[in-house]
Amino acid sequence: MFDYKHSVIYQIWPRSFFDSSHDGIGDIQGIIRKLPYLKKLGVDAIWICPLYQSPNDDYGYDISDYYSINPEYGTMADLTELIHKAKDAGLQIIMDLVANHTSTKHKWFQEALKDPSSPYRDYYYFREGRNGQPPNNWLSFFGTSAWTKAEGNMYYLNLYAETQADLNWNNPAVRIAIQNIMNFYLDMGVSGFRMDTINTIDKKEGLPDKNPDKEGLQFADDYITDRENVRVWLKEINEKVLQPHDAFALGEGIMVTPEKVIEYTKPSHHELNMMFQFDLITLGYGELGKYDCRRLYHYSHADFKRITRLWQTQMLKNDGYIGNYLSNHDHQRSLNHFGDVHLYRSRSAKMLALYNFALYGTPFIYQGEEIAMVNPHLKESDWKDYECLHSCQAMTSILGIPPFIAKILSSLVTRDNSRTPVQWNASANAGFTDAKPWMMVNPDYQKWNVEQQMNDPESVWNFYHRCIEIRRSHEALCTGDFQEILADHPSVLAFYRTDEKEKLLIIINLSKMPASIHLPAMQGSDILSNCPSVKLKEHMHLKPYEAHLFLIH
Ligand code: TEU
Repeated sequence: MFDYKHSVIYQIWPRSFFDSSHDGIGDIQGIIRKLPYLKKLGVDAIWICPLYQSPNDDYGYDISDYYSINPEYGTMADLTELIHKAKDAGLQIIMDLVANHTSTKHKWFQEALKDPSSPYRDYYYFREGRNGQPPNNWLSFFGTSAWTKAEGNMYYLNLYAETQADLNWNNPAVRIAIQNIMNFYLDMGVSGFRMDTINTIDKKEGLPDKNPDKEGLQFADDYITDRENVRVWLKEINEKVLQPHDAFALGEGIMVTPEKVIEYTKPSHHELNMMFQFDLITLGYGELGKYDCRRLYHYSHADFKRITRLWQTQMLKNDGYIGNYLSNHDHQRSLNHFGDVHLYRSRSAKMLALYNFALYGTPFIYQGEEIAMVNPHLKESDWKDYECLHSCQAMTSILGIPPFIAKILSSLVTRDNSRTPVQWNASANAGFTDAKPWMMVNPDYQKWNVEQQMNDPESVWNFYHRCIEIRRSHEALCTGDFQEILADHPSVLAFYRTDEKEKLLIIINLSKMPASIHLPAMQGSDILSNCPSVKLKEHMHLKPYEAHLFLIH
């Protein structure tokens, strides 16, 4: 297995990465063309979001054939070439495995639909409705009923979109089918998988109503997440598929707690190697998720610090392991969420990079983050994302938000924000394509693009490059202990990362306001900073978003 604890992983959302085939859509050959770029940046592995055949209702997360590649992205031969060329360049490929559900266009589902006595019927959750209503009151993650009518009074379960039917993992044939798919790609040479929504594969037996006393649809949280068979089935995959290939598994789990992540990732449990946590990226959301705007997306720096502290200390103390990230394809750009896109775009982008690279856990970079890409100003006519289109309605029907306000709020948090094409240079369409791009390019590309930033020694790109080098040359950042200081400071996060060889001090002003701090007396040299030429002192005045990594002598 590759050394994931000493690696940096770059996430590619292929549709918007780089178009080589002149159709306005990113593709596999486009990724191949950019391997030297990724190598130059210094990353070790690439996680590629789904490339498989898909009707694209959820842009690849609705798979209609696991054994073929979406022709918009290329062919199986292209994928083989990518795997080999990446290997030659020393880059690992991590595929996305979406196995909680398939597209309703998948032949398993089509067979199940055609013929109730087909063996494929039991690949899914088909249930009779109750008095003209769905079989239970569960709410999908996209804000509508988790059941869709198949025919007559028969419904199927879909925790996500109605075209993403949940697979019934209780059926051993389903588990074997998934294991076969994994074997197929591992045999082709991929290093492992990011396993989509993996903690929802087991549902509460009998699929009972959630909160039957409350009216309306209910979010079925503990009925659908982290049920006991998840671990049983992961152990099965680990033993039968992952171990024989010495392969890597990263789990995406919805609403996971540190306790759960520890269970899934503790090496002695033989389940997953790493998980993502959502606490940080969902800061400011209400309890029903991203489209629950009742907190107006407000969060405090104290919350940011509390979450960092909790996950760092719990993972280190209990042998759990996480990947750290601040953006992905499901959320708005990290700079809009946690930084400042106007006055301090570069400085706050560097602050976030320093934060992400200073933590225990493998750092992830989401495409474009290394050049400080920000949310575009999307008009409703620019929206592409299913989640946005549907959750907007849910905001109105469940939360009672007037439609025009729901639309404004949706624009702030829609996944479309992070799905605009990567800005490669200042030429037309940001050099992403020479055709009409499938999605709008952020008009700020003239100033903010890869080419310009690679040539500027003070750029965000060069700061990321440096972060990767620093992480590589300071073992304490990868495996050292985490000890927080200034825990009560309202906006400054400060902590040591220590191992037997060295002690590093990280100081980060999370705020757009200046801040003052008092530190214990010590000597140190600044090895990474977004405000250089600052000395470590007992009394320090930090500028907005100022961040340092000091090596303590
Ligand atoms: O996402 C799972 C998911 O629901 C996340 O969107 C998470 O709950 C959310 O970010 C918290 O606000 C995965 C994929 O990443 C996503 O693109 C798919 O739409 C989804 O699964 C269904 O496959």
